[in-house]
This record gives sequence, C-alpha cells and structure tokens, in this order.
Amino acid sequence: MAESLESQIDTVADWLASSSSTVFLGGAGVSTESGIPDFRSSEGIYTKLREEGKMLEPEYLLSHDCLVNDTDIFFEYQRSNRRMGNLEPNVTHRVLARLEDEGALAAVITQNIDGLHQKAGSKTVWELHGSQMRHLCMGPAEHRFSSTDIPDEPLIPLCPECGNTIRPDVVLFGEMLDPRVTDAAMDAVGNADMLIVAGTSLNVYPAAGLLNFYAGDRLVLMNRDATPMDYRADIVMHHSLGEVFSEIARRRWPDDYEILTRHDQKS
Ligand code: CNA
Repeated sequence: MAESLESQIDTVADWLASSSSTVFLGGAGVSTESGIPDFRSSEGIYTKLREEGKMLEPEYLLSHDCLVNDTDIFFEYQRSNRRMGNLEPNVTHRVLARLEDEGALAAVITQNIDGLHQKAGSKTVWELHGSQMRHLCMGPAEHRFSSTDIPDEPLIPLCPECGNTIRPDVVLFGEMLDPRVTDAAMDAVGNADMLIVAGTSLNVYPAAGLLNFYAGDRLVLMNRDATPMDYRADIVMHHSLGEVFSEIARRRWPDDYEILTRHDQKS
C-alpha cells in the first residue's frame, strides 16, 4: 500500500534532522505559490500563451534567438517579467532559508531566475539560469545594474555608461551555462547525503542531469505532476510544495509555524 503523505513528511523531517549535507534542487514550481506561473503545468505560461492564440513558446521568449531576431518581443516579455521584483517568498523559500541558517541545508540549486531564495534569506544559492534581478549591458565593459534600475521606457533599455543594450543576467535558451555555477552545483549534489528535488518537471537539461551526481539513498522528489525521474526517488510526493513545507515547518518549529506560513498566495 502507498505510504500516506503524513508518514512521508515524517520521514522527510527525520531525514532532515539526521542528514549532514542536504541539498535542495528546485524549479519553477517553488515560486508558483508566490504568484509566478511555471512553464508546463496547467496554469503555466505555455498553456496561457496557447489559450491566447499565441504560438510563441516561453522557451522562445527566453532565447538568444529572440533577443537577437525579435528584440522588441523579447523586451516586451522582459518588461512584463520585471513585476517578479515585487513578489514575496513563500513558505518553501522561508523554510529552506531557515534550514540553512541552522546548518541543516548545504545549498539551494535553482533553475529559477526570480531571486526569491535570496529574498527569503538563503545564502548559498546556485542559480543555474542566472537572475532576472541582475542586468548587464552588452558592451565589452558589461556594466551591471539591478532590475530596479531599469526603466519601463524605452522598451529596449540602453546603458547610461556606453549606450549598449542592457539585458537580463539570465542564461537564455541557446546560451551556455556558467561553468563555475554548474561545477559548484555538481559538487554540492555529489557531496549531499540527502537530495530534495522539487517543483521541476525535470525536462530542462543540464539541470535534470544533476540527479546523476547524487550517490546517496535519500532522494526525495516533490512535484505536483509526475516526472520522468520519479522511479529513481526514495520518496515521491505529488503534492503542493506549500502544503509539504508547511507540514515540515509544523514538525520542526511548532512555535514559529504561524510566522513561517504567513501571507502565502496560492498559484
Ligand atoms: P516547469 O517545466 O514549468 O515545471 C514546473 C513543475 O512544477 C511542474 O511539473 C508542476 O507540476 C510543478 N509545480 C508547479 N507548482 C507547484 C507547486 N505549488 N507545488 C508542487 N509542484 C508544483 O519548470 P522547470 O523549473 O522544471 O523548468 C525549468 C525552466 C523554467 C527554467 O529554465 C526556469 O528558468 C524557467 N522558469 C522560471 C520561473 C521562475 O524563475 N520563477 C518561472 C517560470 C519558468
């Protein structure tokens, strides 16, 4: 008989208490409960664009091809994305930050570009795909800016220092990941005695390939929809992360449960 959610969460809480180098690998599903849609689930960006009759796939909007060949469309999408900066971390981000603070979490590896882990207080965050919160100009000096420095007009932001286009510091589809970040992520996973993989459809490589570096026997996969890697996990939970992390918080910090679970928006 399948294990109940309650007993799975008990096991995860116990493992968190007895592991010495837990690593969290997350994706867009970590931030849906902060109000940022993911790509592929029923409420994701894919589905929305298709319903609106737009044949542009989100991967294209976040691609090097789009930046170069459909620059207006690229920056139109960027402008709408900047609202991410006003959003708040949810219980999952907050629990992870607290676990790290207590020495119970070695690193967060994220495919997200929203900066919400850092906003929640996480320190060791490997951003595989960069961050929408940082921008840089495309001139040789690569002048750097925060997303809050980027005005809505003109549509294509220009560097005040050198006049070149300013782009987000995000690894666009068709661009190389930063090897320093991927190496650090591989090291973290390779040294982990517990790995939590959450809120990711595990469709995007090389992020999904990081699972191959894990050699332990505490692989926990938490995702609302099934993933191609479910068969490899020691525990699989097809539930909302907000629900699961609230229950982890309740078990680990009963006195702070209300604070940790406050103000959550639902996706
Ligand atoms: P994805 O392919 O959209 O998959 C997300 C997964 O999360 C889906 O399988 C959902 O079932 C699951 N999910 C959604 N909400 C929840 C929830 N509340 N609880 C549990 N599971 C949930 O996204 P991936 O991260 O796998 O794909 C990687 C892409 C998406 C990366 O390149 C990201 O940069 C990109 N992305 C990032 C953001 C962001 O920064 N917040 C948002 C949208 C897309």
